[in-house]
Amino acid sequence: MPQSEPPAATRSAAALLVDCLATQGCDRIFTVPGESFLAVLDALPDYPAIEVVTCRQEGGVSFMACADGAMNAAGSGRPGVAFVTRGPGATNASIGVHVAHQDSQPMILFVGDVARGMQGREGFQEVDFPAFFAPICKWAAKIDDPARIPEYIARAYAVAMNGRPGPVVLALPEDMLVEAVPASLAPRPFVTRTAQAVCPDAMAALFDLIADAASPVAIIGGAGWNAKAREHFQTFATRIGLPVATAFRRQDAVPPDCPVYAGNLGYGPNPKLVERIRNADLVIAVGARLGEATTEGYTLPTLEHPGKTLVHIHPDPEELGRVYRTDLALACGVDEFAECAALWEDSAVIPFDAGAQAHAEWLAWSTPQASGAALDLGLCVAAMRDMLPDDTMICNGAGNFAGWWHRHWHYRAYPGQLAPTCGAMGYGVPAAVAAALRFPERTVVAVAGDGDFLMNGQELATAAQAGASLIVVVVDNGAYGTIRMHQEREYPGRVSATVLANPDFAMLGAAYGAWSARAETTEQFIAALEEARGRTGLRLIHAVTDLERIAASGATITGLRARAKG
Ligand SMILES: Cc1ncc(C[n+]2csc(CCOP(=O)(O)OP(=O)(O)O)c2C)c(N)n1
Ligand SMILES: [Mg+2]
Repeated sequence: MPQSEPPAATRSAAALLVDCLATQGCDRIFTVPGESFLAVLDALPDYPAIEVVTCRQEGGVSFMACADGAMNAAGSGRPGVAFVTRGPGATNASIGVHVAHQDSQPMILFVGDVARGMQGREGFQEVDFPAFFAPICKWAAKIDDPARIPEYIARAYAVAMNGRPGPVVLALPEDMLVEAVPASLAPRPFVTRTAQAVCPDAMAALFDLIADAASPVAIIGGAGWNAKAREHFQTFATRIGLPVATAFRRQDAVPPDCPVYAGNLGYGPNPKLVERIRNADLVIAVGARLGEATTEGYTLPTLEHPGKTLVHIHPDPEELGRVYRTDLALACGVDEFAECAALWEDSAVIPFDAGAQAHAEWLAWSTPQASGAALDLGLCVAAMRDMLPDDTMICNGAGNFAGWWHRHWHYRAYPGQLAPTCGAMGYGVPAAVAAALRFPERTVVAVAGDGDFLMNGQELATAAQAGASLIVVVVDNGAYGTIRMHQEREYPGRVSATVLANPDFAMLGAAYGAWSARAETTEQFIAALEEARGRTGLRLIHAVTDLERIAASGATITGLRARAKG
């Protein structure tokens, strides 16, 4: 009798996929499970190096993955990873993909998809995911052939991390995941960021421009910014006295005590900084896209910027010369650029006084003055500065409440600011959960408006389940205050759809197991913070504020109405 061949060893496609993720260094995934990817859930326990964070809504899942990618971007550059189910899960998760895209953060979203045999009939929860996600991510695809999983995962990492980092979406047909693949089919090796060196001729041209400039300014932060870029850019800018502004919500790109730090751009910047950029004859943008929020609607600088020279340094050549007329464009890693600039021999450059002046202006502007409010948010942020450790991370979503932190908090930690440059509400709490898991030894604070908090406050349950330690400050002005501000400016006195009747946030926090307190005055806030910082686990401070004081700029509703009518 001929000897029969032993059966070839196999494993599921899902097991191969998880193996590929482990090979790429993935150590945490965020998910709401779905029946579409049971085979992945089945494979995950065999990879204990990958922690599974079970969340409560896919908006929270994708925000956590985006924030995880944002934190990794500061060091390893690895993407945040999320798994969600077909139509309902993926559409919920789309907000985080949009944020990762606009924020240039590395992220991979896996979507459990309908079986291949069901496709094209509008099967149960079927969506054409590559088409749905294409406009809001770097690359969206479907893996139909399990033999190509190693190729797709390696490409997903490369795309998410390289050039301008961003999100990748991969759809995984349910029946593909359960197919058997040969056990010999191995993951591709660890993907590293591509080397993107700086062109020496371009550097020489840049230093010539600096030597000729009378009033230069830098705008930094964004794609590919990391600890190396932060350190070297600080050295370079300090040496030549170059004023350094950070792009919108990139305030941790340089330490606040850097002697040439000039403050942040974005909504409500220091008018003196705005003036400085208006009067600059040389603008050096590094990593920043020069987006609408950073540039006050493409006016700072203007697209053609007559009288100014614009140097733009960005890892993606497609960003260069795309929106702005650009005089000198460098496509390179911003960290490579910063290191090269720090080491460059520049004897022709006479250091500028402007950096120190700009820093003094920022220090004055960021120091809060008492507003007279019962709970004075500026003074509360100042108290936080005094009372919380230097490594504190501040996480927020969107709303005017964030303006007090952007203006008065000093973002010392790196990474130290998790905030969506695309202005998505509901980001702060999930980001804080991701931060508390990534940096358990640090103090993590989510600041949220009353509107903002209820967009993803349910993720406090995820935090409690995962044993995360974080503080939430809910700034409750009983309104979608930002929109009310715009309403009062455009349609004074006509209040529509912006009033909020709120739950008792302190009780809500307590229901999630948080220690919580209500504060109606600055003193009560400071006392609550004192108690909160002495504890671990979930802590929530419900800070009740006066809607009249509508923005960190000092604007009031009465003043806006008067100005609009006058
Ligand atoms: C997901 C999402 N929905 C809607 C908006 C539009 N929006 C921007 S700020 C804002 C109000 C925020 O209210 P709240 O969190 O209470 O903060 P406040 O402005 O009152 O300080 C709204 C509705 C948005 N940016 N994101
Ligand atoms: Mg509000």
